[in-house]
Amino acid sequence: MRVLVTGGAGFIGANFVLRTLAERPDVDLTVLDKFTYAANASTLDPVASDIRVVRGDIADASIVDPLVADADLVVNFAAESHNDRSLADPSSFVQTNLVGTYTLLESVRRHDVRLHHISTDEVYGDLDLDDPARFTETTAYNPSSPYSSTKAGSDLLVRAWVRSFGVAATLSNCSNNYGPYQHVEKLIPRQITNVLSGIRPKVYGDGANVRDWIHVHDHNDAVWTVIDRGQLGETYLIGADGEVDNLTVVTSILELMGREADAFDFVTDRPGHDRRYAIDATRLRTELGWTPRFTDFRSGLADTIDWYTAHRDWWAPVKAGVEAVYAATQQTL
Ligand code: NAD
Ligand code: TDX
Repeated sequence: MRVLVTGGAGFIGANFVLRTLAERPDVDLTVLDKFTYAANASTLDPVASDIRVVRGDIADASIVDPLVADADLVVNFAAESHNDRSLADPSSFVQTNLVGTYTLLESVRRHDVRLHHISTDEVYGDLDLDDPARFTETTAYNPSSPYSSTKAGSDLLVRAWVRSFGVAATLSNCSNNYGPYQHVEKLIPRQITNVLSGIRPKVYGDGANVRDWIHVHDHNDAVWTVIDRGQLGETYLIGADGEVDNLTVVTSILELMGREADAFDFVTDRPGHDRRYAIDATRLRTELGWTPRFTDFRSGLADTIDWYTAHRDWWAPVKAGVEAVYAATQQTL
Protein backbone atom coordinates (compact mmCIF):
# COMPACT_ATOMS: atom_id res chain seq x y z
CA MET A 1 0.00 0.00 0.00
CA ARG A 2 1.39 3.42 -0.98
CA VAL A 3 0.56 5.94 1.77
CA LEU A 4 1.04 9.70 1.55
CA VAL A 5 1.43 11.11 5.07
CA THR A 6 0.96 14.89 5.18
CA GLY A 7 2.46 16.59 8.23
CA GLY A 8 4.67 13.54 8.75
CA ALA A 9 7.52 15.58 10.27
CA GLY A 10 5.34 16.88 13.13
CA PHE A 11 4.56 15.24 16.45
CA ILE A 12 1.77 12.78 15.68
CA GLY A 13 2.61 12.32 11.99
CA ALA A 14 6.24 11.41 12.72
CA ASN A 15 5.19 8.93 15.39
CA PHE A 16 2.78 7.48 12.80
CA VAL A 17 5.61 7.13 10.27
CA LEU A 18 8.01 5.49 12.76
CA ARG A 19 5.42 3.00 14.08
CA THR A 20 4.12 2.18 10.61
CA LEU A 21 7.65 1.41 9.40
CA ALA A 22 8.21 -0.83 12.42
CA GLU A 23 4.87 -2.64 12.27
CA ARG A 24 3.72 -2.66 8.61
CA PRO A 25 6.45 -3.72 6.21
CA ASP A 26 3.88 -3.82 3.37
CA VAL A 27 3.40 -0.04 3.51
CA ASP A 28 5.38 2.31 1.27
CA LEU A 29 5.54 5.78 2.86
CA THR A 30 5.86 9.26 1.37
CA VAL A 31 5.87 12.27 3.70
CA LEU A 32 4.68 15.67 2.46
CA ASP A 33 5.56 18.39 4.96
CA LYS A 34 6.08 22.13 4.75
CA PHE A 35 8.64 21.93 7.58
CA THR A 36 7.16 24.86 9.47
CA TYR A 37 8.52 25.81 12.91
CA ALA A 38 6.53 22.79 14.22
CA ALA A 39 8.49 20.19 12.26
CA ASN A 40 11.77 18.72 13.39
CA ALA A 41 13.73 17.30 10.47
CA SER A 42 15.93 15.22 12.79
CA THR A 43 12.97 13.06 13.86
CA LEU A 44 12.86 11.33 10.48
CA ASP A 45 16.65 11.26 9.92
CA PRO A 46 17.10 7.67 11.16
CA VAL A 47 14.52 6.42 8.62
CA ALA A 48 15.45 8.72 5.74
CA SER A 49 16.47 5.82 3.52
CA ASP A 50 13.20 3.93 4.18
CA ILE A 51 10.79 6.67 3.12
CA ARG A 52 10.42 9.48 0.60
CA VAL A 53 10.25 12.99 2.08
CA VAL A 54 8.89 15.90 0.04
CA ARG A 55 9.13 19.45 1.34
CA GLY A 56 5.97 21.25 0.28
CA ASP A 57 2.65 22.85 1.18
CA ILE A 58 -0.64 20.91 1.22
CA ALA A 59 -2.25 24.08 -0.17
CA ASP A 60 -0.07 23.92 -3.31
CA ALA A 61 -1.96 21.81 -5.86
CA SER A 62 1.06 21.54 -8.16
CA ILE A 63 2.96 19.65 -5.43
CA VAL A 64 0.00 17.77 -3.98
CA ASP A 65 -1.48 16.45 -7.21
CA PRO A 66 1.31 14.19 -8.50
CA LEU A 67 1.88 12.79 -5.00
CA VAL A 68 -1.81 11.98 -4.56
CA ALA A 69 -1.96 10.46 -8.03
CA ASP A 70 0.80 8.08 -6.93
CA ALA A 71 -0.84 7.01 -3.64
CA ASP A 72 -3.45 4.47 -2.54
CA LEU A 73 -4.21 6.40 0.65
CA VAL A 74 -3.63 9.92 2.01
CA VAL A 75 -3.48 10.44 5.79
CA ASN A 76 -3.78 14.14 6.52
CA PHE A 77 -1.96 15.14 9.72
CA ALA A 78 -0.76 18.48 8.31
CA ALA A 79 -2.15 21.44 10.22
CA GLU A 80 -1.28 24.49 12.22
CA SER A 81 -1.91 22.96 15.63
CA HIS A 82 -1.31 25.39 18.50
CA ASN A 83 -4.17 27.35 20.07
CA ASP A 84 -1.94 30.08 21.52
CA ARG A 85 -0.39 30.81 18.13
CA SER A 86 -3.81 30.88 16.49
CA LEU A 87 -4.81 33.65 18.90
CA ALA A 88 -1.71 35.69 18.06
CA ASP A 89 -2.03 35.27 14.26
CA PRO A 90 -4.82 33.18 12.72
CA SER A 91 -3.77 33.63 9.07
CA SER A 92 -1.67 30.46 8.64
CA PHE A 93 -4.44 28.47 10.36
CA VAL A 94 -7.00 29.58 7.76
CA GLN A 95 -4.52 28.92 4.97
CA THR A 96 -3.28 25.46 6.00
CA ASN A 97 -6.25 24.00 7.84
CA LEU A 98 -8.93 25.24 5.43
CA VAL A 99 -7.29 25.95 2.05
CA GLY A 100 -4.84 23.07 2.53
CA THR A 101 -7.59 20.54 3.30
CA TYR A 102 -9.64 21.88 0.37
CA THR A 103 -6.62 21.39 -1.93
CA LEU A 104 -6.13 17.79 -0.74
CA LEU A 105 -9.84 17.09 -1.19
CA GLU A 106 -9.87 18.32 -4.76
CA SER A 107 -6.83 16.16 -5.50
CA VAL A 108 -8.19 12.93 -3.95
CA ARG A 109 -11.44 13.62 -5.78
CA ARG A 110 -9.61 14.00 -9.12
CA HIS A 111 -7.60 10.82 -8.65
CA ASP A 112 -10.16 8.77 -6.71
CA VAL A 113 -7.79 8.14 -3.78
CA ARG A 114 -8.89 7.27 -0.23
CA LEU A 115 -8.36 9.98 2.44
CA HIS A 116 -8.19 9.71 6.20
CA HIS A 117 -8.51 13.14 7.81
CA ILE A 118 -7.05 13.66 11.29
CA SER A 119 -8.95 16.03 13.54
CA THR A 120 -9.46 17.04 17.14
CA ASP A 121 -12.08 16.93 19.88
CA GLU A 122 -11.78 20.73 20.12
CA VAL A 123 -14.26 21.05 17.24
CA TYR A 124 -16.99 20.30 19.81
CA GLY A 125 -16.14 23.28 22.03
CA ASP A 126 -15.90 22.60 25.76
CA LEU A 127 -17.79 21.06 28.66
CA ASP A 128 -18.35 22.31 32.21
CA LEU A 129 -16.17 20.66 34.85
CA ASP A 130 -19.21 19.10 36.56
CA ASP A 131 -21.04 18.09 33.37
CA PRO A 132 -21.41 14.27 33.20
CA ALA A 133 -21.57 14.50 29.38
CA ARG A 134 -18.73 13.55 27.03
CA PHE A 135 -18.35 14.25 23.31
CA THR A 136 -19.75 11.66 20.88
CA GLU A 137 -19.89 11.52 17.07
CA THR A 138 -23.27 13.31 17.18
CA THR A 139 -22.25 16.23 19.43
CA ALA A 140 -22.83 19.57 17.67
CA TYR A 141 -19.77 21.46 16.45
CA ASN A 142 -19.08 24.55 18.61
CA PRO A 143 -15.38 25.50 18.32
CA SER A 144 -13.89 28.30 20.41
CA SER A 145 -10.53 29.36 18.94
CA PRO A 146 -9.16 30.20 15.49
CA TYR A 147 -7.34 26.84 15.66
CA SER A 148 -10.39 24.76 16.53
CA SER A 149 -12.72 26.64 14.19
CA THR A 150 -10.41 26.05 11.22
CA LYS A 151 -10.17 22.36 12.17
CA ALA A 152 -13.99 22.25 12.40
CA GLY A 153 -14.18 23.88 8.96
CA SER A 154 -11.75 21.33 7.55
CA ASP A 155 -13.92 18.47 8.90
CA LEU A 156 -17.02 20.01 7.31
CA LEU A 157 -15.22 20.30 3.97
CA VAL A 158 -14.34 16.58 4.14
CA ARG A 159 -17.95 15.66 4.99
CA ALA A 160 -19.26 17.81 2.11
CA TRP A 161 -16.83 16.27 -0.38
CA VAL A 162 -17.98 12.80 0.76
CA ARG A 163 -21.64 13.66 0.31
CA SER A 164 -21.48 15.85 -2.81
CA PHE A 165 -18.69 14.17 -4.77
CA GLY A 166 -18.52 10.66 -3.30
CA VAL A 167 -14.95 11.12 -2.06
CA ALA A 168 -13.78 8.00 -0.16
CA ALA A 169 -12.87 9.51 3.20
CA THR A 170 -12.97 8.74 6.91
CA LEU A 171 -12.44 11.19 9.77
CA SER A 172 -11.19 10.82 13.32
CA ASN A 173 -11.34 13.34 16.14
CA CYS A 174 -8.89 12.66 18.96
CA SER A 175 -8.30 14.14 22.40
CA ASN A 176 -5.00 15.62 23.71
CA ASN A 177 -1.95 13.55 22.73
CA TYR A 178 1.30 13.21 24.66
CA GLY A 179 4.51 11.24 24.12
CA PRO A 180 7.88 11.58 22.36
CA TYR A 181 8.65 14.17 19.64
CA GLN A 182 6.00 16.72 20.76
CA HIS A 183 6.97 20.37 20.25
CA VAL A 184 8.05 22.13 23.45
CA GLU A 185 5.36 24.78 23.02
CA LYS A 186 2.70 22.26 24.23
CA LEU A 187 1.78 21.78 27.91
CA ILE A 188 3.55 18.54 28.84
CA PRO A 189 6.86 18.95 26.95
CA ARG A 190 6.96 22.64 27.88
CA GLN A 191 6.85 21.87 31.60
CA ILE A 192 9.26 18.91 31.43
CA THR A 193 11.81 20.97 29.49
CA ASN A 194 11.22 23.95 31.79
CA VAL A 195 12.25 21.81 34.76
CA LEU A 196 15.23 20.46 32.79
CA SER A 197 16.19 24.08 31.95
CA GLY A 198 15.81 25.47 35.50
CA ILE A 199 12.60 27.37 34.61
CA ARG A 200 9.48 27.12 36.81
CA PRO A 201 6.49 25.43 35.05
CA LYS A 202 3.67 27.78 34.01
CA VAL A 203 -0.01 27.07 34.62
CA TYR A 204 -2.66 29.13 32.82
CA GLY A 205 -5.47 30.69 34.92
CA ASP A 206 -6.56 28.56 37.88
CA GLY A 207 -5.24 25.30 36.41
CA ALA A 208 -8.60 23.53 36.83
CA ASN A 209 -9.04 23.04 33.06
CA VAL A 210 -9.34 19.36 32.12
CA ARG A 211 -7.85 17.63 29.09
CA ASP A 212 -8.53 14.00 28.10
CA TRP A 213 -4.98 12.65 27.65
CA ILE A 214 -4.11 9.82 25.26
CA HIS A 215 -0.69 8.44 24.41
CA VAL A 216 0.29 9.20 20.81
CA HIS A 217 0.85 5.46 20.13
CA ASP A 218 -2.76 4.72 21.09
CA HIS A 219 -3.95 7.51 18.79
CA ASN A 220 -1.97 6.16 15.86
CA ASP A 221 -3.11 2.57 16.50
CA ALA A 222 -6.67 3.88 16.41
CA VAL A 223 -5.97 5.73 13.15
CA TRP A 224 -4.85 2.46 11.56
CA THR A 225 -7.95 0.75 12.98
CA VAL A 226 -10.18 3.32 11.26
CA ILE A 227 -8.19 3.03 8.02
CA ASP A 228 -8.45 -0.79 8.10
CA ARG A 229 -11.98 -1.26 9.36
CA GLY A 230 -13.80 2.12 9.41
CA GLN A 231 -16.82 2.78 7.22
CA LEU A 232 -16.26 5.26 4.42
CA GLY A 233 -17.87 8.63 5.06
CA GLU A 234 -17.94 8.10 8.81
CA THR A 235 -16.39 9.88 11.80
CA TYR A 236 -14.81 8.08 14.78
CA LEU A 237 -13.89 9.71 18.08
CA ILE A 238 -10.59 8.58 19.61
CA GLY A 239 -10.00 8.82 23.36
CA ALA A 240 -8.73 6.65 26.20
CA ASP A 241 -10.69 7.89 29.25
CA GLY A 242 -7.76 10.01 30.38
CA GLU A 243 -9.32 13.12 31.94
CA VAL A 244 -6.80 15.00 34.12
CA ASP A 245 -6.77 18.65 35.20
CA ASN A 246 -3.78 20.82 34.33
CA LEU A 247 -2.72 21.33 37.96
CA THR A 248 -2.49 17.56 38.41
CA VAL A 249 -0.46 17.23 35.20
CA VAL A 250 2.03 19.88 36.31
CA THR A 251 2.35 18.72 39.92
CA SER A 252 2.80 15.12 38.71
CA ILE A 253 5.65 16.22 36.41
CA LEU A 254 7.29 18.08 39.31
CA GLU A 255 6.98 15.09 41.65
CA LEU A 256 8.24 12.61 39.05
CA MET A 257 11.23 14.90 38.44
CA GLY A 258 12.02 15.09 42.16
CA ARG A 259 10.89 18.70 42.68
CA GLU A 260 8.47 20.25 45.19
CA ALA A 261 4.88 19.90 43.90
CA ASP A 262 4.29 23.66 44.31
CA ALA A 263 7.39 24.80 42.39
CA PHE A 264 5.37 26.34 39.53
CA ASP A 265 3.85 29.74 38.64
CA PHE A 266 0.30 30.66 37.71
CA VAL A 267 0.33 32.90 34.62
CA THR A 268 -2.21 34.89 32.61
CA ASP A 269 -5.03 32.72 31.30
CA ARG A 270 -5.47 31.89 27.59
CA PRO A 271 -8.27 34.05 26.09
CA GLY A 272 -11.40 31.92 25.54
CA HIS A 273 -9.65 29.00 27.29
CA ASP A 274 -11.76 25.82 26.88
CA ARG A 275 -12.65 24.43 30.30
CA ARG A 276 -12.90 20.70 29.69
CA TYR A 277 -12.71 18.13 26.89
CA ALA A 278 -13.91 14.53 27.29
CA ILE A 279 -14.31 11.84 24.64
CA ASP A 280 -16.72 8.93 24.60
CA ALA A 281 -14.99 6.45 22.27
CA THR A 282 -17.71 3.76 22.52
CA ARG A 283 -18.22 3.65 18.76
CA LEU A 284 -14.55 2.97 18.01
CA ARG A 285 -14.34 0.35 20.77
CA THR A 286 -17.57 -1.52 19.97
CA GLU A 287 -17.87 -1.22 16.17
CA LEU A 288 -14.16 -1.48 15.30
CA GLY A 289 -12.86 -3.38 18.35
CA TRP A 290 -10.11 -0.88 19.29
CA THR A 291 -8.70 -0.72 22.82
CA PRO A 292 -6.00 1.63 24.10
CA ARG A 293 -2.84 0.07 25.54
CA PHE A 294 -0.98 2.95 27.23
CA THR A 295 -3.64 3.88 29.77
CA ASP A 296 -1.50 4.41 32.90
CA PHE A 297 -1.05 8.18 32.57
CA ARG A 298 1.51 8.54 35.36
CA SER A 299 3.74 5.87 33.90
CA GLY A 300 3.32 7.35 30.39
CA LEU A 301 4.32 10.70 31.86
CA ALA A 302 7.40 9.13 33.50
CA ASP A 303 8.41 7.60 30.13
CA THR A 304 7.90 10.97 28.42
CA ILE A 305 10.08 12.68 31.05
CA ASP A 306 12.78 10.06 30.39
CA TRP A 307 12.51 10.69 26.65
CA TYR A 308 12.94 14.49 26.93
CA THR A 309 15.76 14.01 29.45
CA ALA A 310 17.60 11.69 27.01
CA HIS A 311 16.89 13.80 23.89
CA ARG A 312 18.01 17.29 24.86
CA ASP A 313 19.60 17.71 21.40
CA TRP A 314 16.16 17.28 19.83
CA TRP A 315 14.49 20.15 21.73
CA ALA A 316 17.22 22.46 23.09
CA PRO A 317 17.74 24.46 19.86
CA VAL A 318 14.15 25.81 19.93
CA LYS A 319 13.53 26.06 23.68
CA ALA A 320 14.71 29.64 24.29
CA GLY A 321 12.78 31.00 21.32
CA VAL A 322 9.54 29.38 22.51
CA GLU A 323 9.97 30.75 26.03
CA ALA A 324 10.75 34.24 24.68
CA VAL A 325 7.43 34.29 22.77
CA TYR A 326 5.54 33.14 25.87
CA ALA A 327 7.30 35.67 28.10
CA ALA A 328 6.17 38.50 25.82
CA THR A 329 2.48 37.62 26.27
CA GLN A 330 2.13 35.93 29.67
CA GLN A 331 2.53 37.55 33.07
CA THR A 332 3.07 35.66 36.31
CA LEU A 333 -0.01 36.11 38.53
P1 NAD B 1 2.37 19.51 14.85
O1 NAD B 1 2.18 20.99 14.86
O2 NAD B 1 3.34 18.88 15.77
O3 NAD B 1 2.75 19.04 13.37
C1 NAD B 1 2.13 19.56 12.23
C2 NAD B 1 3.00 19.22 11.02
O4 NAD B 1 2.32 19.73 9.84
C3 NAD B 1 4.37 19.88 11.04
O5 NAD B 1 5.35 18.94 10.65
C4 NAD B 1 4.26 21.00 10.02
O6 NAD B 1 5.48 21.33 9.39
C5 NAD B 1 3.25 20.42 9.05
N1 NAD B 1 2.56 21.46 8.28
C6 NAD B 1 1.99 22.60 8.77
N2 NAD B 1 1.46 23.30 7.75
C7 NAD B 1 1.65 22.58 6.61
C8 NAD B 1 1.31 22.78 5.26
N3 NAD B 1 0.65 23.87 4.87
N4 NAD B 1 1.68 21.85 4.36
C9 NAD B 1 2.36 20.73 4.75
N5 NAD B 1 2.72 20.51 6.02
C10 NAD B 1 2.36 21.41 6.95
O7 NAD B 1 0.90 18.91 15.07
P2 NAD B 1 0.45 17.54 15.75
O8 NAD B 1 0.25 17.77 17.19
O9 NAD B 1 1.33 16.46 15.29
O10 NAD B 1 -1.00 17.38 15.09
C11 NAD B 1 -1.18 16.64 13.90
C12 NAD B 1 -2.66 16.61 13.56
O11 NAD B 1 -3.38 16.01 14.63
C13 NAD B 1 -3.27 18.00 13.37
O12 NAD B 1 -4.20 17.91 12.32
C14 NAD B 1 -3.97 18.27 14.67
O13 NAD B 1 -5.08 19.12 14.48
C15 NAD B 1 -4.42 16.87 15.06
N6 NAD B 1 -4.61 16.62 16.49
C16 NAD B 1 -3.61 16.92 17.38
C17 NAD B 1 -3.79 16.61 18.73
C18 NAD B 1 -2.70 16.89 19.75
O14 NAD B 1 -2.93 16.70 20.94
N7 NAD B 1 -1.50 17.29 19.35
C19 NAD B 1 -4.98 16.04 19.16
C20 NAD B 1 -5.98 15.76 18.22
C21 NAD B 1 -5.77 16.04 16.90
O1 TDX C 1 2.31 26.47 29.43
C1 TDX C 1 1.15 26.06 29.39
N1 TDX C 1 0.39 26.08 30.53
C2 TDX C 1 -0.91 25.66 30.56
O2 TDX C 1 -1.55 25.70 31.61
C3 TDX C 1 0.56 25.55 28.20
C4 TDX C 1 1.35 25.52 26.92
C5 TDX C 1 -0.74 25.12 28.24
N2 TDX C 1 -1.47 25.18 29.38
C6 TDX C 1 -2.84 24.64 29.42
C7 TDX C 1 -3.77 25.07 28.30
C8 TDX C 1 -4.65 23.84 28.12
O3 TDX C 1 -5.70 23.85 29.09
O4 TDX C 1 -2.69 23.22 29.26
C9 TDX C 1 -3.73 22.67 28.45
C10 TDX C 1 -3.11 22.02 27.23
O5 TDX C 1 -2.58 23.06 26.42
P1 TDX C 1 -1.91 22.76 24.99
O6 TDX C 1 -0.80 21.79 25.18
O7 TDX C 1 -1.64 24.06 24.33
O8 TDX C 1 -3.07 21.94 24.25
P2 TDX C 1 -4.60 22.30 23.87
O9 TDX C 1 -4.80 23.75 23.73
O10 TDX C 1 -5.47 21.52 24.81
O11 TDX C 1 -4.65 21.63 22.39
C11 TDX C 1 -3.99 20.37 22.15
O12 TDX C 1 -4.92 19.30 22.14
C12 TDX C 1 -5.86 19.29 21.09
C13 TDX C 1 -3.25 20.42 20.81
O13 TDX C 1 -2.33 21.49 20.82
C14 TDX C 1 -4.22 20.55 19.66
O14 TDX C 1 -3.51 20.49 18.42
C15 TDX C 1 -5.20 19.40 19.72
O15 TDX C 1 -6.20 19.56 18.75
